[in-house]
Amino acid sequence: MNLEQHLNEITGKAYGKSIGACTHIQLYASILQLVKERAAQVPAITGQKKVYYISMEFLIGKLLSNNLINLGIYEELKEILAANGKSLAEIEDIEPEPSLGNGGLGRLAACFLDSIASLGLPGDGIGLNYHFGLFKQVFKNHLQNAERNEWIEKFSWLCPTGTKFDVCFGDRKVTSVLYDIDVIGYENGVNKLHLFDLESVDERLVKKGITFDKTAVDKNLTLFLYPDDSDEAGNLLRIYQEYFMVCNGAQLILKEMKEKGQDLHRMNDYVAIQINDTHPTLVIPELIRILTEQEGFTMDEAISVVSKTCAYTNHTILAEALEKWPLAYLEEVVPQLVPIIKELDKRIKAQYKDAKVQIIDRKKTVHMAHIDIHYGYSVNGVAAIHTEILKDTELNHFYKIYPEKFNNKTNGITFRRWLLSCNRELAAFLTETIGDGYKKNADELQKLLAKKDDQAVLDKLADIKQGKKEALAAYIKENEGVEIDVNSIFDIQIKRLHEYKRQQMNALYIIHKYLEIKDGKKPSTPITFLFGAKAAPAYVIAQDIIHLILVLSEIVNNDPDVSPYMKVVMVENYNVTYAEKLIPACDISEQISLASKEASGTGNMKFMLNGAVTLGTSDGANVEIHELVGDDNIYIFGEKSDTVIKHYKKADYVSRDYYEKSTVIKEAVDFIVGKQALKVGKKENLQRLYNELLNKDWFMTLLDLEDYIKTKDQAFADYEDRQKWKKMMLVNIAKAGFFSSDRTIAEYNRDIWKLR
Ligand code: 26V
Repeated sequence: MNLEQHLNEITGKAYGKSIGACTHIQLYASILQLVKERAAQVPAITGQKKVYYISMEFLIGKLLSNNLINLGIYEELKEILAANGKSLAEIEDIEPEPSLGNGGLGRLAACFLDSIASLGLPGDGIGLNYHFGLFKQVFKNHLQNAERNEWIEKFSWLCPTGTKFDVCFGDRKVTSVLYDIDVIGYENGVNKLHLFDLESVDERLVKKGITFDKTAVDKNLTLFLYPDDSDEAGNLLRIYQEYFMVCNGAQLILKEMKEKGQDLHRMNDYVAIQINDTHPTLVIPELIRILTEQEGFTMDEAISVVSKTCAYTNHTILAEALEKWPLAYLEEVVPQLVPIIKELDKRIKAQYKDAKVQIIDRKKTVHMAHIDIHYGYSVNGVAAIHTEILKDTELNHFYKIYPEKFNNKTNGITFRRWLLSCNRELAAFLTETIGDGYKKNADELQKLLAKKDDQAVLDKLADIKQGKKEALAAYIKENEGVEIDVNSIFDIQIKRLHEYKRQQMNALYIIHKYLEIKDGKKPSTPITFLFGAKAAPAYVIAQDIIHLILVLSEIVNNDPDVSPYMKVVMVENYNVTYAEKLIPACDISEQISLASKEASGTGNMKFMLNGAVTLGTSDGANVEIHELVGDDNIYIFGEKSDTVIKHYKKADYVSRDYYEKSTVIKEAVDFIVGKQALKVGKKENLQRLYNELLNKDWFMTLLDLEDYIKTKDQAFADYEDRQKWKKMMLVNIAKAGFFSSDRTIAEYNRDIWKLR
C-alpha cells in the first residue's frame, strides 16, 4: 500500500474522513499511528550481544519529524499533505515536547539512541516516564517561575507493554508499568526506549506550580524529573527514583536474557550496561543482589560477572554534582542493598589503604562514582580535555589503580536531528554540492573544503543563514512578542543556567556595549543577544542571573538611543524545540565556560554544524573544535585550564582585585546595582548577584572579562568582512563531521561494548 493510501485508510477508519477533510489534530494523530505501523514493519535490531543505556534522563524532543526522516518518508508525506492543502510543519507544531531531561546529559542520551539504531547496533534505553518532566519556565516580573509540563496526551509515542515488575523499598512494595517508545534508526532497524512508570502514580498530588507531597512515594515517584543539574539533591526522593529505575532495569535485562536462553553466568558475553553518570549506579549492587539471592550465584561469581558487564560515563568534574549519599539514607530507602554495598566496600578496604578510594568513607557517606569505578570495567570522560583532567586530578587516585579502565569518548550529536531535520535547507544544499554520502558518513562533509573559494557556494550558505534568521525572528515575534532585526548579528548563548557557564559574563559584556553606545560608539552592524536557559529553582544565584538578563533586556530594548543598535532577548522555556530554531539562525556561538569546568558541551557542536562561529574558552569540546578548524576560524579567549586549576589549588583568585584594576570591569559590575537597573529590577536579587561577583565569583568571571570583551569585539569587527565570515562558516560546517554521534557510538562499541 502506498503512503497516501495508508494515511487515507487510517483517517478513514478513525474519523470517516479523507486526508483533505481532516483537521490538523486528526492528521497528527493519524500520522502518529502511521509511523507506529510502519515502524512495526521494520525489523527489530538483533545480535548476540546488546547494550542497555541506562539513564535518568532522555531528552528526546519531539519525535514526529525525526521518525519520518529516519523512515525515509518525510518528503513524500510532506508532498501528499501539501497536495491535500495541509502543512506538515503546522502538524509538527502540535506535538508536545516531552521534557525528560535537564540538559546536555539527557540530550546526549537521546542522540546516542538515534546513533545506536542508525548504526544497526542492538541497544535499548532504560529510563523513567516522568509525567510532568522538567518544569516549564514562565517569566513574571523578570523572574523565573516553574510550572508543570503536561506532555502526555491521548495520542502519544508511548506504547503500553503490559510488562509489570514489583519493586521493594525495604518492606514497602510498589508495582511498575513499562511503556516503550520505538527508536527508529536512520534507514535501519528499530530499538526501544523503555520508560518505567509507577502503576499507582497520582497526578492529583501536585498542587500549585510544581509542589507536591514529597513523602507519598507510592504516588509521586514518576511525577517529576529533578530540576537540579549540579547540586546534590539531598533528598530521599531522588534515591527512591534511582532505585525504582535500576530495579526495573535489572529485572528487564535478566528477563530478556532468560527469554533468549542466555546463561546468566556469562552475562558479559551478552550484555553491556552503560551507566550514564552516577544516577543509575545502584544497578550494580541490585544485579549482585538478584543474582545471589534468586539465581544461586556466590558473591564472588556475582561480583565478577557484574563488574565485567557495567561501564561508567562521567559527565562532570563539578565536585558538588558527584553523588554522595549518607549511608543512613540508603538504609532507609533500600535496606536490602546495604549489606551488598558494605561487602563491596569491605573488599576495597582490604585491598587499598588509600582512604580516597573507599566507597563508604569515615563519615559514613557512600560515594556512588567509587562503586562504578571499582566495580565497572570502563570509565570514560566525554571530551579529550575532560578525560585528561579526570586522570590527572579529580580521579587520579583511581587512575593509578586502574589505568586500563580509563578512556575518552568525545561526545557527538545526531546529524539527523541537528542538520537534516532542523536545517533542511542546508542539508539539501550540501547534498546538491557534495552529494549525500555525508548523511551516512559525516566525514564526507570535508568535501566542502574544496568549495572554499567558490563564490556561489559561499553566497548560498549566507543566504540559507539569512533565511533561518528570518524564520527565527518571526518565531520570536510570535512567542516572545519582541521584534528583532534580521540584519543584525545573532549572538546566542543557550544552555542550562549555571555560574560556571558564565551567562553573567555575557551579561556584563552587554552592559559594557550598552554604555559604549550611550557614549556614542555605535556598532557597524546591530547585534541581537539571545539567551535561553532554565535555572534549577533552588539555585539562587542562577535565578539572579536570569533576573539580570531580563532586566537588561527591558532597559536596552526600550532605550531609543540604543535599541536600533542592540537588542537582548531571553526566550521563555528554552527546550529542544526552541534549540532547533535558534541554532540554524546563529552567527556567533557563545561557549564561554570557565576552562576546566565544562566537561564537553554539545551545543557547541550543533552550532558549528549549522555554520556558526564559536566564541569560546579552551574548555570541553571547544578544544577539539579549535584543533579542527584552526586559529582562523574560531575565537578563543581566557585563561587555560591549568592556570584555572592552579588558582583553585592556591586559592589565590580575588575577584575584587580585577574589579579595582579595570574601569571597564568596574563600570559594568556597578551597573548591576546602579539606578537604572534598580528602577526596573529587584534590589534583593541584583544586590546579591553584585555581592557574589565582588566577594566570591567562584567561577572567575572577572578573570576573563577583559579578554572576552576584546575577543568578542574582534569577532563583531570581522563580521563586517562578509567574505571572510562566509569562509569561516564553510570551514566550520566542513569540519563538523567528527562530532557526529555515529562516530562517538562507533568508538563506544569498538572500545567498550564490543557488540560485533
Ligand atoms: C546531577 C544531578 C544531581 C542530582 C539531581 C539531578 C542531577 C541531574 C544531573 C546531574 C549531572 C549533570 C551532568 C551533566 O549534565 N553534564 C553535562 O553532560 C554533557 C554530556 O556529556 C556535557 O556535554 C556537559 O559538558 C556536561 O555539563
